[in-house]
Formats: sequence, C-alpha cells, structure tokens
Amino acid sequence: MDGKQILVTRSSMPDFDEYCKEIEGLWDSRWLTNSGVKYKQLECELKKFLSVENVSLYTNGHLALENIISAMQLSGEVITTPFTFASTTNAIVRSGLTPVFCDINKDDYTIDVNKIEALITPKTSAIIPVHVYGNICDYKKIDEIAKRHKLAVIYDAAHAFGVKCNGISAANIGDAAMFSFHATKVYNTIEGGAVCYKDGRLSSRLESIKNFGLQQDGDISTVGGNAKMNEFQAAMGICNLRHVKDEIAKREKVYLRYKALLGDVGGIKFNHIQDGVISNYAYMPIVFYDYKYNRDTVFEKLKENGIIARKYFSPTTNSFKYIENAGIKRGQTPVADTVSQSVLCLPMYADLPLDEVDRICGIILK
Ligand code: T4K
Repeated sequence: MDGKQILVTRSSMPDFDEYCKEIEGLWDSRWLTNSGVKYKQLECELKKFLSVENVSLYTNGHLALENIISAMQLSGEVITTPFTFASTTNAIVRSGLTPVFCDINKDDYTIDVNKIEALITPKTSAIIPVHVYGNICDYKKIDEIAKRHKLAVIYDAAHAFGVKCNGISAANIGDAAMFSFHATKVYNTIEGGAVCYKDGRLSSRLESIKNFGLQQDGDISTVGGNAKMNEFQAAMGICNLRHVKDEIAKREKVYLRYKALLGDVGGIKFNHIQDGVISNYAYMPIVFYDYKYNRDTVFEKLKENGIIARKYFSPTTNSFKYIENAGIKRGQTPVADTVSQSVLCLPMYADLPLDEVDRICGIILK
C-alpha cells in the first residue's frame, strides 16, 4: 500500500502496550474463545456504554444480523432499503426471507416511512431499516407502523455505535439493533459485532444459535452456526472502548472542518447532523446533485491526488444480479438510485490531519 495515500478510513487502535497487557493473561489461561473472561467483560462494559439490558457479541456484524433474524423466527417478507452495504440484504436472503425494497429519504438516506405501509402484505413479518452513516431512521413512525401491523423491527445499526437520538441510545431503538465492530468502524474489535435486544427471553436462543444451536442439555432444537467473538477480539474491544469517546471527539473536529468548507456549496448536498442527534461522525458522505462536476469525475480527480474516497453505497443492493436471478422484485426506489449514483464518502477518521481535509476540499472545489 502506498504510504502517501489517504484512504477512506483508518482503523482506530490502542497503544501496542495497552493491547499486549490486555491479552497477556490469555497465555496463562489458554482460554481463547467460547465465552471467555474478555468476552464477558466486554459484554458487561458495552451494556453500560450503550445503556442496554441485553447485548450479545458476535464474530462480525453480518452474522449478528443473521443470528437475530433467526432467533426472532422471521418469515416471509421483510421490508428494508437498498441503500446499504450488501450485508443487510444478503442477511435477509441467506435467512430464506424475501427482501421488499422501500425507497429512502433524500435528506438523510434512511427509509422513507411514508412508503412503508404500501409494501406490507400478509407475508410481511418485519422491517429492517438501516441507520445509514449513523443517521437515525424515523423510529417513532416506524414503531407506530410496526405496532399497527404486528411486525418486528430490527435495525441495522452497523454505523450507529455511540449515536443518541432525543437522548435515546441507538442500541435501544427497535426490538433489536445490530452493530458492526469491523476494523473500518468508529469502534472496532478487529472484526466483530453485537446485537442489542429488548426481549430478554431471546437470550438463550441467541447464545445457542451462535454456538451451533447447542443447548445446555446437549440437544439442538434450532440449527445454529458458529458466530462467536473470540478473546483477542474482545480484548481489542475492551481497549478501544476506553478511547472511543476521544476518537469521536476527534472525528467531530474533522467533520466541522469539512462542514466549514463544503457545508454550503451549491450543488453539493452535505450530510448535516439531524436535529436531536448526537452523532458519531462515522462517515463523511457528500452527494453531487447539480455540481459543476459529477461524482465520478471528482472521485477520479481525488484518486489522481492519492485520495481514495469510496462510493458507499453503489450499486444499490436491489440491483445485484442475484436479486434478479432469484426473481425478487427490485421495487421502485428512484431516490436510492439517484443517491447511489451521486454519493461519495470522503476520508473520515480520528487522526485525519485537518490540513489534509483542506487539501481534499480544495481539490473538490477547484
Ligand atoms: N450493515 C452495514 C450497513 C454495513 O456497512 C456493514 C459493514 C455491515 C452491515 C456488516 O458488518 P460486518 O460484518 O462487516 O461487521 C467495508 C467493511 O468491510 C464493512 O464492514 C463495512 N460495512 C463496509 C461499509 O466497508 P470495504 O470492502 O469497503 O472494506 P475495505 O477493505 O475496502 O476497507 C475500506 C478502507 O478501510 C480501506 O481503504 C482502509 C481502511 N481499513 C480497512 C481494513 C480492512 C483499515 O484502516 N483497516 C483495515 O483493517 O468494506
């Protein structure tokens, strides 16, 4: 990798010595996975940090989502959005369910709540919306619709770790919320993920599904896989949790610099923080609508200058070949299609120097 390149993000890591100290005990215990002490400690610390009653840890966010879908025994159709990472839609399809694609808002790229009800059929069992870029969905309206139609709501909150809306932790929104702790996220456990959920009765099923479906009596009543977070991941999580507030504070500075330079430029839609939201500044998306250059031209120009922005999320998941091959309807998602063709995520991470932000914006504005 070219050391001079500025990539879209850069993993947060603790000091080497801090991590070594955290994993030292593993050489004595030789207990490396399967709900070890680090795993249990991290679970406890996350409960406090996220203000939730129930949390379950996973080897990655994707399997966390598949496991909660399985534990909640969803069936038939699930309403979701196509403006997301492949994982959300893949998890639905791999669980044997049919995704029904709802369009998104032009402002915050989350599900357009006014279009949900028209998509509900007798086969609908759940809504899986995405807090994309850490922007929070209109959860009050979603909750109202879900209650009226007796649907479960699982949020893909992969981007929303540490985000609060109207004083409520994103982890407490919906019946369940899935987080990704991947290396590219605001908070990472190298690879990793979690599910926070309201109904404590799901606990034993979730624990067993992530461990092949094994029950305490040795029998298996639900087919499970292997999705356990290991001790080295949990140790990284314990270290990174000590620093995550500082990391977010540093990200805010980067965000504010971008905002000062790009926040009011004609033709560029800046991702302003929603009212009532305390952000984690996970991503720095900008959308080129009527700008003098289109998204792809800006992408190439940045690349020529060693800046690797990313087209998250392009293409939309409802245009994946497998959707067509499986005969799943693409749905009417014109807003998602336009945003997907026009969005660029600029570099965003805690240690991104502000003069690099100036340089990036200078290239875009020139
Ligand atoms: N739902 C949503 C909405 C998601 O965005 C994701 C994941 C999931 C569900 C599933 O959660 P996980 O199962 O992943 O926990 C990345 C990530 O792999 C993926 O986690 C993430 N979303 C997605 C948006 O981005 P790529 O293919 O763009 O990653 P990659 O390898 O190109 O890395 C991007 C940049 O990050 C690199 O240019 C440099 C930096 N980086 C990357 C790695 C791997 C680091 O600094 N350190 C690293 O170790 O998918």
